[in-house]
Amino acid sequence: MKTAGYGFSRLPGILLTYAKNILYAVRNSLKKQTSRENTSMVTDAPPVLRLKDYREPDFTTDKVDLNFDIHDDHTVATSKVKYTRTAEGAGKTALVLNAENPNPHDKFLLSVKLNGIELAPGTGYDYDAAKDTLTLTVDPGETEVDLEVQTYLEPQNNKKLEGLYKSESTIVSQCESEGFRRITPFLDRPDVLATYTVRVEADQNDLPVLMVNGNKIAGGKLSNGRHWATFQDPWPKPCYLFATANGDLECVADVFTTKSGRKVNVRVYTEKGQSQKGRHALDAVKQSMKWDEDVFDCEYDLDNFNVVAVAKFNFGAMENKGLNVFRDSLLMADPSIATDTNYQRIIDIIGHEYFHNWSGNRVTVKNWFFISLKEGLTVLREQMFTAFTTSAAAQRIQAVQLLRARQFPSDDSPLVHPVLPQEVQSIENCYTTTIYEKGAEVLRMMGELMGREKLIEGIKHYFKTYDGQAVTIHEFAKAMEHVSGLKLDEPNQFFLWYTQSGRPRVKAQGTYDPVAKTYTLTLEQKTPSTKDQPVKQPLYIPVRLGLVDDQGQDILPEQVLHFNKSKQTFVLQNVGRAPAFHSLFRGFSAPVDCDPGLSEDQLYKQFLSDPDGFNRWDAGQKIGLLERKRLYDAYLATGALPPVSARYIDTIKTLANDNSADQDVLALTLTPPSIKEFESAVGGAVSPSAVNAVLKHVRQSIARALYSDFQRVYDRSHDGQPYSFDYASVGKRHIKGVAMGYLSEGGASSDLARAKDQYFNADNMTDKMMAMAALNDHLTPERDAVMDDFYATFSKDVLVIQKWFALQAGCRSDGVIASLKGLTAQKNLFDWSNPGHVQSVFGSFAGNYEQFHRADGKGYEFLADAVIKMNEINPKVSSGLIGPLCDWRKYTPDHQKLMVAQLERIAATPKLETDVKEKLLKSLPEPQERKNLGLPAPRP
Ligand code: HT7
Ligand code: ZN
Repeated sequence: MKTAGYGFSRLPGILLTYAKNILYAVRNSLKKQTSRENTSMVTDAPPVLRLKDYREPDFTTDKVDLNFDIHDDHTVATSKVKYTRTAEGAGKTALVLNAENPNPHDKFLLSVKLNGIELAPGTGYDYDAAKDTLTLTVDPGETEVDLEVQTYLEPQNNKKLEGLYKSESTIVSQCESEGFRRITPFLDRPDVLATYTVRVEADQNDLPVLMVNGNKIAGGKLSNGRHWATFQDPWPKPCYLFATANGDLECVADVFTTKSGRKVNVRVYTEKGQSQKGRHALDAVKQSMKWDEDVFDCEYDLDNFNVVAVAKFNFGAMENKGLNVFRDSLLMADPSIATDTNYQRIIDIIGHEYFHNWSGNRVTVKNWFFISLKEGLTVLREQMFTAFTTSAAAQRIQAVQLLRARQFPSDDSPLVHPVLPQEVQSIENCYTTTIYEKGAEVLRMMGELMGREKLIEGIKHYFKTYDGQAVTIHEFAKAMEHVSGLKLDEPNQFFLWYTQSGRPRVKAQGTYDPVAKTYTLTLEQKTPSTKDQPVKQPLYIPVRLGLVDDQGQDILPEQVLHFNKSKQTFVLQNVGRAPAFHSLFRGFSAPVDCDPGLSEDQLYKQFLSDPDGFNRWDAGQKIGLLERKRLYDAYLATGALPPVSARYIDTIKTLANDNSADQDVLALTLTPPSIKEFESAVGGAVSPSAVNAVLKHVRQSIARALYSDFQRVYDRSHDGQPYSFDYASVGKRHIKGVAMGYLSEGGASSDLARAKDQYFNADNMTDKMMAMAALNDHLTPERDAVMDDFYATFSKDVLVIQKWFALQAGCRSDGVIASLKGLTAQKNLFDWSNPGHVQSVFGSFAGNYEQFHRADGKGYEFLADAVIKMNEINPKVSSGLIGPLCDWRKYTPDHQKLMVAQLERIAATPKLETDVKEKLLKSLPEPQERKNLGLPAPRP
């Protein structure tokens, strides 16, 4: 199962002109506020940055010169930049640069030289540490100024992991979105594009490998044991794509010849002694390079393509030009440490970051409001690549699972926002599933309307037209209009997909007229109002449609309806026979919730016979939700759980025994909808204890009724073949995992022994993790044996032990919070400064429905403790953890009160960072809600 790592914005006060700067003002005001001891954040809202306030910069540059002098305990960075006045800057007397001190003390700016003259603070330059700005006084008549700045950096003390920081042996940078200003003062905004020449110098023993974006143009050794290298990147780029990585690294390497004959050195770097774990990623890079040439004509454009794994990384990976940086868990693999899911995820993310070379790097974004321009497009390209490396059906199902489990719930939360946000408080909170996954769905819909060939032609046209520029989603929409003749850009209705938040609920109703041989389909759409936008308009929705007969045959050729009114009737002609059911939104042609208006009988027929594989799966999901909802309603009404319907169980039985089906898709078909989907199907105030009771009841009923069927599935897929990562073998292990889960459900000793045996005899991590997951909720000697063995094998491996953390945090039994408190207190085991460690414990814990939603509120308190602790260490990680608490409105009042109490505890924390603050401000109860919950009125 894929996970999306996302979470993002910022403006200045000094120039109330451009949006970015407004973001800085937010920051500044925060810094001031937070210095007031014990001030509750809820009273101080960070300023809002608005897209409409965007202005071109007053100054720009097209050439940057950097030097990094790296030492054991500090680095001196020197930047030399010629700034040129723009039309926007006419008559201005200040050159304002972004500059943020990354150190835990005041030492940051070592020297500032303007036009060759060294300036003293206060005379010629003003550094405002609260505003994160360096302001230089310039003569309004000057069109150009030369600036040289030296900064003092302590990478080892940079815990935010933004700017230049240290991870194990490696001194590495992370600049998206606003990290470059933590290295040197600059116009840290994506619409300032420059070529970079960068020299790095360091001790040769400590840091034998020196890397920067671009081609190496010189290098050498110095007499004092130090060495240096200079790199030039000929492609103009915004500073967020700058990168350097220097460490005691080792690589695996290959050469890729591009279609025009350029020989590219492809290298994957890891910490010393680990390089073989980079082989899989290396293969994936070459595969991505070839695929992007074949499908999009996108050729690589430098002599080197380097990829580096680091243990400490805020996100999944980063697309820096020619020097991608990855979190180790998303790059390193061999069968003994990585599961099938890890293997596939590495291919996907390697592809994603590589594809950014065109969608994001060669053509970049004008400002951060348009982040989906690069991320939505790159997710779409990644999805096409994943379909190519796996199967179209499995890829699409998993993409929709992710959308429904993560993006749809965020539409229904206080954090809801459109794909093109109009205002933000923190850019960092904008890396969301809405920007990424929904952004990709919008592009997919363009493809539904114009056809796949035109979609690809339009994207190629976009790359060609805007190469070397920083543009907006409007330029993209214009490129697509150019090839298709469709009306897509603002103010056309289709563009509402970018500006309107939330998602439509579609209702369908169909009638067949045997005399006229017509099928009349009436569709209605309504987008419920959301916290950010109460009023909604009808959207332009592509509905891919089939009419299916009793034999599972399409009666008419599939077609795409253009559904763009609140209510619309389509009359389909020449329908020769009565359809058994209509099949709507084939392949998930639009990101909507659809009530297809089919009877249960029709849904079962669709589940077994729709020619569209996606809709067969989707009918199964709808049936699964209906079944669980029926039980849930009965449970709330009577306190008892009726039996699971025989038809549901029989259908699962039929499917499970189909060994001729694609086993990967079959496993997905037998996987029930996520709890998030169930919660939204339940509607109203969700009772977590009722959800738990229903889900357990269904699991146990299926497990009991189909025990021998799952035994057969297990036997046919546990075939003793040595590990191989290929689609068919992955599918087999996937279905085996489903079977093992059901077989272990009852906790019979022979079943637990089967799981234990599988663990100890496995030649791969997938089989081991599958066995551990099956044993995880059974506190038995079998569980102890596998958990202890895993711990003994991997407790010193900072990467692999995260799997064990996640299992500990996912155990549904009481006592898990105490055990996690113990685990996270062990300094030699758990590292609070490693985002992977924190997310594997607390992210998994928040997904542990039983323990997170404990009736005594201890689960909420445990997560809130982590949010508060991480606010001080790494606010981005802290902000990523708070989401589940922000969803308090979904639950029954007893849970609401407990969750709000924790949000308020977080809100009362001194020195709360913007990222966390923005989410809190959007989520805390309104005065009337407080009243309803019986809470005291907020403090003035
Ligand atoms: N463009 C990148 C997103 C990103 C990021 C990565 C690492 C650390 C901090 C970051 N902030 C934003 C990753 C991507 O989407 O490809
Ligand atoms: Zn991306």
